[in-house]
Amino acid sequence: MSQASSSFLAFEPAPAAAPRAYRVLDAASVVDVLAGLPEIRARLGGAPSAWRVRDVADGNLNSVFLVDGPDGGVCAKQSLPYVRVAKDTWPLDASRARFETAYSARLAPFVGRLAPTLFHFDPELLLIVMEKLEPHIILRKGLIAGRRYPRLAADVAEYVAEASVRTSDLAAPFETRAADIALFSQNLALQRISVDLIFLDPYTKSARNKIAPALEPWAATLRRDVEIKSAAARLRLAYLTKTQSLLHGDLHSGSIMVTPEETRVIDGEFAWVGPTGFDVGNFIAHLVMAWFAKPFHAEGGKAAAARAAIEQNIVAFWTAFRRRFLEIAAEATPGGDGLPDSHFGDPAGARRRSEIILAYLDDLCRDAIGFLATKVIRRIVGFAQIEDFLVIVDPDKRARAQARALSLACSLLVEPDRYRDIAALVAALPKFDRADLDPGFAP
Ligand code: SR1
Ligand code: MG
Repeated sequence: MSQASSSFLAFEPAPAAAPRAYRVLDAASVVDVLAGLPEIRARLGGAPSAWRVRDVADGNLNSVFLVDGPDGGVCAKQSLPYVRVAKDTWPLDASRARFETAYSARLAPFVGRLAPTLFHFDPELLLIVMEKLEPHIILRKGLIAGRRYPRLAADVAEYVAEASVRTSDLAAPFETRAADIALFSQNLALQRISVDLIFLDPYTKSARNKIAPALEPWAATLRRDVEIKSAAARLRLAYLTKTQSLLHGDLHSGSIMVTPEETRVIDGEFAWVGPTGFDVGNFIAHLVMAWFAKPFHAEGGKAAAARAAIEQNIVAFWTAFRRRFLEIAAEATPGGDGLPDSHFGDPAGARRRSEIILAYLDDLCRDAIGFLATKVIRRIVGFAQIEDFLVIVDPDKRARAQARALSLACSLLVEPDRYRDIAALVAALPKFDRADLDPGFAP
């Protein structure tokens, strides 16, 4: 089934709550549901009783099952009416699967095989059935293991550049942009999570924060320092008001599956029309955190080599993203309603159009540095922490790695002019390796 032909792709407003036929599925009931879908049944083959089901939920929010039959496999992902990792205390509107489905459909024509193919969406069960990615693994796990992914930087750059230009006023008519904004601005439950967990909790006393005792001085600094808090507030405002393009909204190393030859971006449930630099900064933030954690995962030459590979990925991603952004914007004819070709008919006009696009790109890259910083901070003192640091068993070593990353993040927030290009950011990383547990380190 081609994604474009299926009816589940219609951009319809989401109901405020899960429909009444909704029920939480388990390994047995997910098989019953899949058995009732002729296309999925044919894809898996054999009798449903012989299908193998594995519960592989790994993220914070959803159920995920891998189902294998004699002829093939699928991945079934269901939105739960609560936060999976805080089931008894954190109810959550389950309609996010609608937005993930719509996001995938919107980007499929542009990103192709850089995302999994969706086979089916059940709007009542809020169940997405999609391509099972194998032998792909979650990028975060590969980075922790020190594996190399030669395609990663170029593939993620291609994905983000395509999404960033094609859904922006540089390429899309304003009617399409208005439809995107109308649809994805309803993704409210997950935006409440992003707005609070990324931009607010780390700078306040929140019961959701998880602060290691050794990092209490850092948490106090984040709550007190007016420059840091102002920078975070400006970024929060940009997130809420700068409707540049359709964002993935959660583009961290747990939302990317890889082999050395292939890259797939998954999990677009946080989709939102917002500042383009948000996804760019998020991806780099997770590479930066992997860099700071690395000496505590591997030793000596292995850590140094893995760090060098991460640095190369950061530079290659940034460079390829900028290049592809400009190429796609130049290719996008007749252009969106922001900078239509017709407005720039002669050669001088075409040059001026390129200059305006370059300025737009520079602005989004500045935003990306700020969002990068907020992403690092929220993963260290906030609710949703990351395995890169959590696998460091010794709490003192873990806190040291985290404090170094926090030192860089705060410098990015309050001294952004020191990081005008990616070379400056990468050159700064080793300087922050000298940071101590206490805030106040000046490289
Ligand atoms: C309630 S935990 C929410 C976090 O998990 C997701 O992966 C997102 O990163 C989100 O911020
Ligand atoms: Mg996710």
